[in-house]
Amino acid sequence: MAATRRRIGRVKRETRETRITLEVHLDGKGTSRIDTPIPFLNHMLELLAHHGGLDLTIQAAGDVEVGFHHTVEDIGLCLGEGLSQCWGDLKGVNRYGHSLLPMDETLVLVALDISRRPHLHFGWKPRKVRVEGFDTALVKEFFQALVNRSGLTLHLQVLHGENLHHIIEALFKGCGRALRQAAGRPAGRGQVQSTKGLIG
Ligand SMILES: [Mn+2]
Repeated sequence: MAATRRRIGRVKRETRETRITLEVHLDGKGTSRIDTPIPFLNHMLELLAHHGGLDLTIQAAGDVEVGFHHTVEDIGLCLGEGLSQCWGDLKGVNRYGHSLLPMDETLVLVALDISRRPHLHFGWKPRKVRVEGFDTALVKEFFQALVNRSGLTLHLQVLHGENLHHIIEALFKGCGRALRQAAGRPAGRGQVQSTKGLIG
């Protein structure tokens, strides 16, 4: 039997707005080295990596003097591209994953399909513009970029919650948990998880 392929993604992206290098190991231990100019995003990406069982290294610089938008979006794109490289032809990938993730008063539902049919349902309307120096509208921008480049079908629904930090944290943790399940290898099933024999 052929050795199991190491599932690694490596991405380098340089534009006039951002410079990003990213490496992701899908079958990792959840260890991360995240270095971006946005501390709150670093915290969220560390949580995603930890709960996703991803080894994730990100080095990012960006034009944050004009706002965090470019950097957040481009990191989402790079992570999406890296994950897509890891999944490859989707053979032996579980495909579906979900998480119902509580954090204190907050409860978040995440469901996803590694589908090659990018779609984001974003079920949250932040009631404040900023939290911890971070523009709450960028949470959706991050996940939209991730979805666009990874080909995920991703449903995020905040069922209830008050504290914005908790809500955003639950979204990132839940996404990690669901990804871990979806990207796992079903025992003894090395084929594409579709009766069509093809995903996409
Ligand atoms: Mn926190």
